[in-house]
Amino acid sequence: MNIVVLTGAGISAESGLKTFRDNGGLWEGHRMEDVATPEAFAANPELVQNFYNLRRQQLRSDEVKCNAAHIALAEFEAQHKGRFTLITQNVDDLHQRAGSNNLLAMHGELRKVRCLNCDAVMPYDEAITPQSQCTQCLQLDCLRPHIVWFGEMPLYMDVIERVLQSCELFVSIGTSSVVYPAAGFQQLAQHRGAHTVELNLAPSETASRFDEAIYGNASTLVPEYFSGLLD
Ligand code: BV8
Repeated sequence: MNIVVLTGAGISAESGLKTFRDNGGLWEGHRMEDVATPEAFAANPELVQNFYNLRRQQLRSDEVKCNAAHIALAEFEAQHKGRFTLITQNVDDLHQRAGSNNLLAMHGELRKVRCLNCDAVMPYDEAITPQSQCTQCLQLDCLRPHIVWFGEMPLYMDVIERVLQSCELFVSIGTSSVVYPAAGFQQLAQHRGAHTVELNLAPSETASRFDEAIYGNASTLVPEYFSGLLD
């Protein structure tokens, strides 16, 4: 069976990473439009760089580890005989650390940067400062977070549209289903005949569209749900 899974910030909540909308809409004390748009970056590059430097540093602290939900998805992928695609809206690297392989990080990755001069994308774990240098073109002060901001095109959209055409089971985990195009993937899959399931702490914005829904903590729901699916 061809399975597509979409995850959001809720799958990393029990790993100690803040979600976006559970803190009264503020994100580390910022409004999203002040730190996650190209306009914000152009207007106040230092504020935006520091916002991502803080989150990149937080990701490297010992307290932040993948949880049972990330691990259950990686283990299921390794044992599943059909096709398995994991699409994540998250920019943390917890799915990667858990061992997920066929992973599409559609909103970018905190531990990578992009060069504004030569477009290279490279792993990067430090703080971006005006002294930071691109390792490809050696230019200084030309790096931005490899993050898809609001108003920018998400990554891997061609691959995502293709796998949604032929998916038979679509499982949405830990997302409020507010941000598009990700929030529209369930409908694309459903129109092609997929059975669609929402695993979340609370009903999402598009909960009524799903064929099935189970509510609770991802670290409990995900291992239970996927162990019941094993071929
Ligand atoms: C684009 C990177 C077009 C930043 C992010 C009006 C209507 C419709 C759409 C739009 C509109 N106006 C503008 C748009 C488009 C816009 C959009 O959707 N805006 C929304 C706010 C209305 N979308 C875009 O701009 C996208 N691009 O459309 O481009 C285009 C076309 C042509 C050419 C160029 C461009 C780009 C969107 C990407 C933005 N970047 N992230 C960063 O991370 O720093 S989005 C950001 O929100 C994160 O990636 C996050 O993942 C994502 C979604 O949030 P969630 O993951 O769902 O997190 P949230 O806190 O909301 O919810 C957590 C859920 O978990 C909750 O439901 C909670 O109950 C649950 N939960 C909590 N704890 C647990 C749990 N579940 C289980 N267990 C738990 N323990």
